[in-house]
Amino acid sequence: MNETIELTVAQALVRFLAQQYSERDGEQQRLIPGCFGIFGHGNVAGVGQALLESQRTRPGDLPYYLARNEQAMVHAAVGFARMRNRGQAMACTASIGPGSTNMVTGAALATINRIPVLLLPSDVFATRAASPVLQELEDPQAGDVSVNDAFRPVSRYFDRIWRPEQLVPALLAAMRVLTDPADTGAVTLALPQDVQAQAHEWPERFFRTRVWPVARAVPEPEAVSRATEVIQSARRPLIIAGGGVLYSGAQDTLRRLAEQTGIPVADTQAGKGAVPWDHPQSVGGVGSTGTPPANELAAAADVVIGVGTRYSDFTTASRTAFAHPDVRFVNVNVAAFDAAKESATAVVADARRGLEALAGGLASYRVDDAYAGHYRRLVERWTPVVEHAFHLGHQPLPAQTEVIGAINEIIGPRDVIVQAAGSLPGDLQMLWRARDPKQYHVEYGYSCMGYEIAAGLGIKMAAPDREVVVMVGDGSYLMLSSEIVTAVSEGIKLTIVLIDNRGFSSIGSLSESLGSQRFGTAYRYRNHESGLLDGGNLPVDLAANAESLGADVLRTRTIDEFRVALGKAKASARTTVVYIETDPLAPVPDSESWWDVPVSEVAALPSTQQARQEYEQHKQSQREYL
Ligand SMILES: Cc1ncc(C[n+]2csc(CCOP(=O)(O)OP(=O)(O)O)c2C)c(N)n1
Ligand SMILES: [Mg+2]
Repeated sequence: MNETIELTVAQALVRFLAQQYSERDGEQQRLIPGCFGIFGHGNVAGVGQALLESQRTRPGDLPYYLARNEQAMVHAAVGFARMRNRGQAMACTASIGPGSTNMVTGAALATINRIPVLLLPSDVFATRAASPVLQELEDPQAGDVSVNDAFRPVSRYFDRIWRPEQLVPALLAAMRVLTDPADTGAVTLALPQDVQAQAHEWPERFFRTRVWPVARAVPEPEAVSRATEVIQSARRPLIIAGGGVLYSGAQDTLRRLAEQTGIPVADTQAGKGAVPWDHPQSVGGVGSTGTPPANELAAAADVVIGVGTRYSDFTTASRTAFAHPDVRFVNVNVAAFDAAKESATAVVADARRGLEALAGGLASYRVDDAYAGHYRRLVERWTPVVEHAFHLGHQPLPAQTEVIGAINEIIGPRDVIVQAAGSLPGDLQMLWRARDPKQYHVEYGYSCMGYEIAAGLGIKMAAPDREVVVMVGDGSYLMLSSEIVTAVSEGIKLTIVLIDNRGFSSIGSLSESLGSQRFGTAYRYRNHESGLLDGGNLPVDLAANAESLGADVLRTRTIDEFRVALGKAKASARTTVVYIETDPLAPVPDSESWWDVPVSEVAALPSTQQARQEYEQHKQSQREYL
């Protein structure tokens, strides 16, 4: 009973992680099935030694994947956990200093998207025996501060293991947060370099197998009554499906509720695919980059039912989307924080449990036929607009919407597309026709350039039976394409569609619309006459770059060539980059919506003055939901 075992802190960490399981709906799986990492002096002899020892003696304990960039490995871990609906999380070990702070961006992304990842940054000597150690930032006023304190505001749980004994409560708390559906995100355990290697007598029971149930919180009956009462009074209700629907696996429950009541369903970036695009109640993306049908319905809705959404400004069109003077909100959310947003009648519950309860209370409720006919007609008018955008025949360079259309038409229903930043998320939210709940993987909580390829790696590891098609802009590619090398080395097959429009098409058009004339958004030579970056094209060859990293590369110039190449990439067993150049100025359908980006109140430039006038007009339709 009171047996102990002598191990280092790092060895104990690895042994403990190998014994943790999560369980939901009767399904048990390893909670931490592997570890990404990059070694340096901060972790090579501590965590690195422990990983090696486990690899040699118990190889299944914590498989190790060598990443090429620490930020990227956190993105990969996020992609992995999101694909597994948060039932599993990867660990990430990094060296002290820059290796660790490189993970801060990934941590913020994980926490914003509520995706569990276990981060193990290395830290300064607990004993301070040789301070300052290489890469230590010293604070003259505080001996216990290190760069890892930067993780605190972007983590859901943070601890620093100054003494071996602290590992026990810290790991137990870490597992609790990783499996908490309402309050998960980055969990950071900073590991001082000397403590990692320190031996300690651990109770054997610390390493027993533990199963962490992932709760499905049931709603309070009173909350359900209040919510159904509001919905029953609705004449023009609209459901907004957020990521919480998918993490909960509530898509079938949602679909049945929509069918039973006739309430149309719009989706957010994280929720797309909750209801298939061609379902009779599906009206497409809502908000700043949504579809005109969804936005017209949002504008007229008297009751908005938000399920598993955090109501980002893109979803609410910066609080202009819901324009009915007496609009009320009913929110089903596992997090009380989100359930309460927009002064909603809150149902704090797991999405599936919450929707089941609402369906019970709404047995006799149905929208009238006029409303059902109205939203169907809106969608029918929109369908040909999408078809047109998919087959624009834009010359001489194709439009990005045609690339999206080709991918949408060629890939299989279970294949996954991955995106995060640039003009693609907006175009995709508006145009993509999702056929499977896990097909549409767009990270738009942090919209982090560089997520795409790295996350694709993690997604493919989580779902080896699916094709993973990463769509990446030239800007994002230049920022973080290192994990192509990891994919090649691990034999993890990705298809990467590299869309080169020579700069920031997204921020370029945003800049133009705000009167800032696309300043600083094109990748061009500096023009020494104008002083601006509006010279000739650069001799940059991103396809050659991808080739140099070990990927197969297919260069295409037309959409027809692109279609053929995509088919080849799909059939190949090797990571393949399909390269295409597109016209950044090609037309995109209008979402008939707005996004609040403040324009200078005073300006010498007429373009800015004009944009400010338009800004002030839009600003008048912004509301508080009180
Ligand atoms: C890490 C990071 N830095 C800056 C931004 C701001 N930003 C959003 S989109 C974008 C340009 C993306 O360029 P590209 O990947 O080529 O896509 P495009 O806009 O051309 O579609 C920038 C700089 C961001 N989202 N993430
Ligand atoms: Mg670009």
